[in-house]
Amino acid sequence: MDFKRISVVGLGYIGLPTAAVFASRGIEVVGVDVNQQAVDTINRGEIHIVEPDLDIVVKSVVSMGKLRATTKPEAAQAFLIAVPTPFIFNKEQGDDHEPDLSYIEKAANAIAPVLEKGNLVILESTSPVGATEQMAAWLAAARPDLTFPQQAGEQADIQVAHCPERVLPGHVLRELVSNDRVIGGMTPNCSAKAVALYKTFVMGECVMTNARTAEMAKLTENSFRDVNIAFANELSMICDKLKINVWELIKLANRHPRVNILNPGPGVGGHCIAVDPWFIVNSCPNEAKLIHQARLVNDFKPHYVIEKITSAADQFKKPVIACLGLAFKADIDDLRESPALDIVKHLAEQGVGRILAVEPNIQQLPTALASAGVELATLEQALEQANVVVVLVDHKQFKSCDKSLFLSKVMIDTRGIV
Ligand code: SAJ
Repeated sequence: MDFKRISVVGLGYIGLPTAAVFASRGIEVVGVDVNQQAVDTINRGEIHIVEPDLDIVVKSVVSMGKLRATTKPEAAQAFLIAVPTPFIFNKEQGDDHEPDLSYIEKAANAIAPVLEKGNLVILESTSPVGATEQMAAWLAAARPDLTFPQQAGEQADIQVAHCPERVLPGHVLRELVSNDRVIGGMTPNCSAKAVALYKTFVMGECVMTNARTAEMAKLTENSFRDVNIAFANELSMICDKLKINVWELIKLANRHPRVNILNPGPGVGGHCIAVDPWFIVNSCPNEAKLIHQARLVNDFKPHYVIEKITSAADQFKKPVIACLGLAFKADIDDLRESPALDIVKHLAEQGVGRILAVEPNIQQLPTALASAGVELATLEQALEQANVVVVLVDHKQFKSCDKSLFLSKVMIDTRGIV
């Protein structure tokens, strides 16, 4: 199938790079987003998110007229939906986290009026099992004049598939092209059409399955990582108690040919790994015991770190705490869902001492930190003034600095760089 015009709905961290890469292959791409500011920024050839090299690609495809953004969906041969799928945390229901599919529902209702016979609709957002079928049901309810795979199987007017994104923030443009892609059609015909679409730029393999397995595959990948990080985080707390250097321990254990332990840290951040396992737990609470426990271990880790910092600060009359790193992981400027940020905010709000935050990837502190009294400092300024130094993110600037500068400090190194 020859795709001349496609539409990407949701121009965020996944949708915008995906739209740009399709456009760079000569396909006309209409990007749709509810955020007028984002739409205007993209139409100027600029970007509203941070991702290496994305600005260059967007500038080029917008100037060539291959990508344009709008708030109102238009007809296209294929629609890719890349909207957020957060969870609703209801404290009254214990620690249950219910997936919030309202953005998918809104996107489905927005594109439904412009759907035409022969169109392909792909859900890219990470979703709980069954979400693609639910999206198809919303589309069918809005367009009773068309047939969908759940009623008409291979004969349907509209093809529907789930093709989860699996790119690593910071490496999105490379991974979009090189990663293998899981293609989960509601029927084999839906899968085949979706493969034809992705093959316009994907160099990895496009592996076909059904929609439910594709949904679960994505959740499984991130849960696998979460469980493995939880193992490392749990080890770090055990080693702390047993007075063993966890970093040395992991290095030694990883010399075994079939052991590969990940790195402990101050907690798990980002918008994927700390979210997706909850979708499995929510759908199978009695079965997903290990996955659930891993979430609790990783969510507990920032509290453990806060406790360590507080008791270190207690040794000083006037504690000055240098917190190295605010981002959710190394060498990015993304502070969203960052355990480092939460820890710093909590320390400042509790009045544990003077807090100097060092984050080489930002120019300005987020308002929540600035108003809590946190000061943004350079590494040199912070090390000069602090008596307690906390490593929260393993940014390259911290890894490469002269470690003798830390010698006279009380150190809490959550990333093992020292
Ligand atoms: N982390 C550790 N220790 C480790 C590895 C990571 O504490 O050994 C922490 C990081 O510091 C960070 C969090 O985990 O706070 C998540 O970072 P990450 O690099 O593991 O993953 P993300 O969230 O940037 O991207 C993940 C990726 N999934 C997997 O590697 C299985 C990516 O491929 C997905 O596309 C992305 O989630 C997504 O969008 O779902």
